[in-house]
Amino acid sequence: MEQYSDEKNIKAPKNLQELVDELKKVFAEDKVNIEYVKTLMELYESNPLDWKKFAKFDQYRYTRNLVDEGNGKFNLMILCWNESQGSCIHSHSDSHCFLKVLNGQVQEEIFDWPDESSDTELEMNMLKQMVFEKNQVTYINDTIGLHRMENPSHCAKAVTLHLYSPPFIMCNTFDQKTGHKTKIPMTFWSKYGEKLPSNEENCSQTGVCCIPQPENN
Ligand code: CSS
Ligand code: FE2
Repeated sequence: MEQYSDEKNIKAPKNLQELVDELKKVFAEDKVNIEYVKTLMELYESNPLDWKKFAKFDQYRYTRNLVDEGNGKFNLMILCWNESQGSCIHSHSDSHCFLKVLNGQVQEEIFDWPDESSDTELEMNMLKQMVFEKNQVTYINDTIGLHRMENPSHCAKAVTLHLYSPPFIMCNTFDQKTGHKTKIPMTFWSKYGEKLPSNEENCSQTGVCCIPQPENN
């Protein structure tokens, strides 16, 4: 109980497997300390030898690659972002979302929830924009807001490690211009380093990438 509450007293995981093993212990408890998990993930120093087998890129969209199912308590996955690839604005289905940069940089834009009681279509309100570098960790949940992630670089790839607890398979995406929401399924590009068969050429089957809106004319 008390043993996973003091983030000033954490031993740095030596590799990704040690990080996974520690995360399993932390999430086995009833209550999870967000600062503890953040610090634990920060203390792991990214080593490509640990994660390269999960790092699979796609030409058209970012990929989601399952690393571990966390004894049913969390999903740990590696997301691969080619140059300029990004997500659209999305929610996290009442789960915790921890994100650590393993390589490159990512930009996060946080938005307010749109006013669902309003009939008017309003541009969504951006609260802040931040860039995270290798080994940094950021955290979000639905009470903090919505976000969009992207690789801001036009010439370098990015790789990120995500922990979602509890695991989820659906989320909402939001249109920045109108605040309209769409529920979409999320799947994996690979699991445990093995590519899954792809079904159709549909962005929403993989992650929350931007689907161009049809023109109204
Ligand atoms: N939530 C997005 C990535 S940005 S945190 C996803 O899981 O695809
Ligand atoms: Fe997200």
